[in-house]
Amino acid sequence: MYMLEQIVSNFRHNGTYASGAPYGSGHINDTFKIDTKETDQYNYILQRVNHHVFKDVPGLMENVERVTSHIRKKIEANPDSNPDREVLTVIPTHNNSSYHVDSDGNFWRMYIFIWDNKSYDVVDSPEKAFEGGRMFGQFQSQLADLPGKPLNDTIPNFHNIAWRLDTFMDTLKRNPVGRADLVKEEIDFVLARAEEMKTILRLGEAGEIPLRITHNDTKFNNVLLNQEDKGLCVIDLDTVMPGYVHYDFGDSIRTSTNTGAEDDPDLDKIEMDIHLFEGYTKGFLHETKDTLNQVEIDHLAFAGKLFPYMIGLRFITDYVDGDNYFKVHHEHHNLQRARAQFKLLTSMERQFEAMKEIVRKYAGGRDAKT
Ligand code: ADP
Ligand code: GN1
Ligand code: MG
Repeated sequence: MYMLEQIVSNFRHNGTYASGAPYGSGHINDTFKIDTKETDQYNYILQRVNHHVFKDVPGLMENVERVTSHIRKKIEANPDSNPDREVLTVIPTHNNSSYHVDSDGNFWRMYIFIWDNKSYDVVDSPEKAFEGGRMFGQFQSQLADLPGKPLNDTIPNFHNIAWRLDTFMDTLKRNPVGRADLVKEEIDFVLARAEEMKTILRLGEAGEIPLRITHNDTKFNNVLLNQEDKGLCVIDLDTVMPGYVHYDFGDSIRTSTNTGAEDDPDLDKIEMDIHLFEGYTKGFLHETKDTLNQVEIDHLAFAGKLFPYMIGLRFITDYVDGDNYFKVHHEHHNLQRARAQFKLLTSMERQFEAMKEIVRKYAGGRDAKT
């Protein structure tokens, strides 16, 4: 439906366009893999950035350029590395811009396709979980000394749970497509935990945990692994902005430890696997434990619970709103997703003591109290 070859011709890439096809399983942007004819030239990822979700695409791309060039410099300092595979490479347009706007007002960008990668929606071993933790932990350390002004907020209030709760209540009141009656059980589930879930916000407001540069979309499939299942590259940088460490740890735990799919219709398949939790936590703390303060460490296990709650709440809000935000593949998809996330949360609630114990173990004897 898009004239891919024509769109690609606006970018200063190497090689000759051969074909383009939809790629990946993201919920927000439209992603295409572009193959070139020559075997010795790169292939590419072309993306239409969802400008209804990201209202300031130029600001977003400014972040992506700053973040990728900063990380690239660090990678280039290591002679054994391959920067074109270990960090996203933005391909500029002929006007030297990081994005192209088409005649319909769509925003397009292009990256080198990271070749020979493996990507997983569901994680099946503690070793893979460890690699995810190591990569997202490393990503946060690499950006700790990013010079210049703070990054742009690409989605205001993105992980502000109080704002998410208010939005849910407003959407229920508006009830635009008559679905509010279908989610009575979920409303009770959400309200019963609402105050507890504001913990991270309160700690931030009290100055007990610092704002850092966080990725904010640390789904496991946003880290690519190499053929040996070792961490290769962190991708999907649209939401990199100021945030709390808990946002990155929590969203990863949500996807790296779930024995079922994010939207599994069979709730019996969904549990938090404590061995996967251990693998991820070990990798993440290996990279970050020396920079995190005690309060941050103390609340990592809690962050694991926050994210199935947060994303479940966003799915159910979108369901009541009439499916305007996440791509859905069938009528009640967002409801199914929310139920799956809430099941995952109840599994974590049952295993919370064991989660805290593991954080304690890999934080080097520091105490996880909450
Ligand atoms: P979304 O925000 O929609 O999830 P992503 O940026 O994560 O978009 O891209 C969607 C998928 O495309 C990813 O899950 C990954 O499989 C693939 N992908 C994205 N960028 C690259 C890249 N530079 N090289 C290889 N694969 C990529
Ligand atoms: C979206 O773009 P993608 O599919 O990686 C969403 C995340 C959610 C996720 C749930 C910008 O991520 O916040 O956690 O779906 N991204 C945005 O799968 O809203
Ligand atoms: Mg993604």
